[in-house]
Amino acid sequence: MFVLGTAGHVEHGKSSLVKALTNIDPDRLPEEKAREMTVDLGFADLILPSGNHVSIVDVPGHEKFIKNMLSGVGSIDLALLIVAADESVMPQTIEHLSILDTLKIPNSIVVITKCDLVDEEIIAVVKEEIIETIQSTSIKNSPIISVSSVTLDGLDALKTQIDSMLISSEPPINFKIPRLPIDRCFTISGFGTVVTGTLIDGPLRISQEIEIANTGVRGRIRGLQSHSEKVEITQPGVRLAVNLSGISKSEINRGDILTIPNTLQSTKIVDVQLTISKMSPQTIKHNQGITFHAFTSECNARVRILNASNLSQDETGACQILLQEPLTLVKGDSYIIRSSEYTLGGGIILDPHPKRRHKRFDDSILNHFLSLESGDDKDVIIESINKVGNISFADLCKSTNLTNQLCIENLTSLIEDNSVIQIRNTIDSALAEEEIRQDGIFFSSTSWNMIKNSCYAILSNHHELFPLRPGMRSQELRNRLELKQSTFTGFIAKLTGELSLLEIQNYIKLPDHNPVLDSKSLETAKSYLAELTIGDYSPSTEYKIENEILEYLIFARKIIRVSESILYPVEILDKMNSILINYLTVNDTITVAEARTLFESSRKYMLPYLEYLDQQQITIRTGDYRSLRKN
Ligand SMILES: Nc1nc2c(ncn2[C@@H]2O[C@H](COP(=O)(O)OP(=O)(O)OP(=O)(O)O)[C@@H](O)[C@H]2O)c(=O)[nH]1
Ligand SMILES: [Mg+2]
Repeated sequence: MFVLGTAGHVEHGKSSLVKALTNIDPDRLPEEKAREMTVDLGFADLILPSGNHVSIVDVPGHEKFIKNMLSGVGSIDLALLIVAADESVMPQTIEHLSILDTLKIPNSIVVITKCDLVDEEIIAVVKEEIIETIQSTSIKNSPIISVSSVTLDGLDALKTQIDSMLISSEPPINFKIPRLPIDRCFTISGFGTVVTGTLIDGPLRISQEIEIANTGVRGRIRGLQSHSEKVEITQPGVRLAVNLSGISKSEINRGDILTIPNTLQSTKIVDVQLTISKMSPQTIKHNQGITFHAFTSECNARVRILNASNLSQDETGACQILLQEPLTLVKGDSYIIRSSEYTLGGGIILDPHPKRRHKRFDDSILNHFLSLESGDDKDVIIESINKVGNISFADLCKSTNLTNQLCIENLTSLIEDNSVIQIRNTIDSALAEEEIRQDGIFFSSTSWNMIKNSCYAILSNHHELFPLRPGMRSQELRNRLELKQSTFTGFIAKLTGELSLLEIQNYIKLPDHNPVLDSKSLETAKSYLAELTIGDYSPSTEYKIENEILEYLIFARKIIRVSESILYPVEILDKMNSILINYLTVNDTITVAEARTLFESSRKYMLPYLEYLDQQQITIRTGDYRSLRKN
């Protein structure tokens, strides 16, 4: 699943192109329709020739709405930089290009629109200008495609190009903490609060508890929709509408991040690598005030340059950014900085939680920045785990390219500070520490929390749906969590070991789940038991009760299921067993006909009863005769 974003100068035909491609008008606000100009983000869905879906985010071109533009391009996979054939490259083309360049958007296509208005010669000139403009940027190798949204010329070629670029793109990693930078929040009557955004990093699922980072407000996911379809779980990289319970619209703003509780911390100071754009009209000075933009959020901030007194165009520096408001950021996030008029540059977050304000021009600090940029062995281990969620020791050595010894040393220290969680592949306790590591399956703290939270959400949903069941069958839980058997066994062993989960007879449950019959169900259960008891050795098979109550009684061993339709109260079955054992001690064998006489019952009951005894290993069958099993 990928997201495509438009970019380009005002009125160059971005929204018209989206409409021509998808039949959806992304300009949804009355103000936009009246002014024929995009003011805020617009959204549409496109089905490509391959059948793949992409979501489209359409941004405004007018410089007045640049903040809205910035909140739309933060998490796109492919940019369409739009240039109108009758105007060619204009100031907002340059500014948007500078933003795409700084954010290092992985794929882009330059689209020349309005080709119906000019002749071939002009298109060739516009193409030349575009090539010259993009040549020093990260999108210099982008294909350039000419189209008209009026005659529809070139649209098929554009779709094919989008398709081929996205098919060869890497799907996003999905074992980090899910983050949904919110770009819209509204209420739908009958449903309540809905937020939309592009999901990054990890999956979200229905009934999961969520938190709005920064404010700590919590709620639960009631529904998820992607491409106008309901889904139970979504992978990252998709446009998503999330229906929330327990949170009102007034508690959420654009720029907030929806995530899972107790995972992300907000920050007001970040260590960054900052590059001033080649297209920036200004250099920046130490301590300069700027606005800081990351995903859908923005705030005023100040830049401390640690290795220089100022940074000019195309220069990169080690900086600290002091944010005026707390934002939730993660290592590796991209950001943009702007003056009140221009985009100045941006870069990558190296450390979202530095301990303090750093001294300037200090060699040890600058070396620390260099190691943050390149990443040490521990970072490499965490990255490798996060790519797959959990990993065996052998696979970890392979994917990190580290020796066994280095892997063991780093893992031991990562486990000590809870950055890595190990579960055991086997339950052999007589191992040395080194052997224990080699026997391990490793999670990062984030992938561990993810899977643990998914497990809790699945169970709590199951308990809510089936309050009388003892829990979820362990194999069903394993399938839902999509874990290998050995990983699942270790995972459950660890959680049951710390009493976060309980396992009873192949059922897994949360510790506070205790099935009890309410007074009405209790009445039903009592009359049912009474009815079965009246039948003595031939209990009624006609009298039926709700399956959930029946299963509850069976699990509670009030009733024993002898076959699909024959059920005995436990006291009666115990009595029958002792009569039968006595009989067999005296007579050695019994047939179905003899059992019929013994219990004054019919074949309908006695055949399943004797089969049940074989199955319970009380009797053994030889032809028509059954005898007691030895021992
Ligand atoms: N002839 C012709 N006109 C076009 C074409 N594409 C767009 N237009 C016209 O150009 C004008 C601007 O188009 P929009 O699609 O609103 O441009 P935009 O880039 O979305 O504008 P903003 O969102 O405000 O930046 C409208 O009047 C469109 O009808 C085209 O391919 N050919
Ligand atoms: Mg528009």
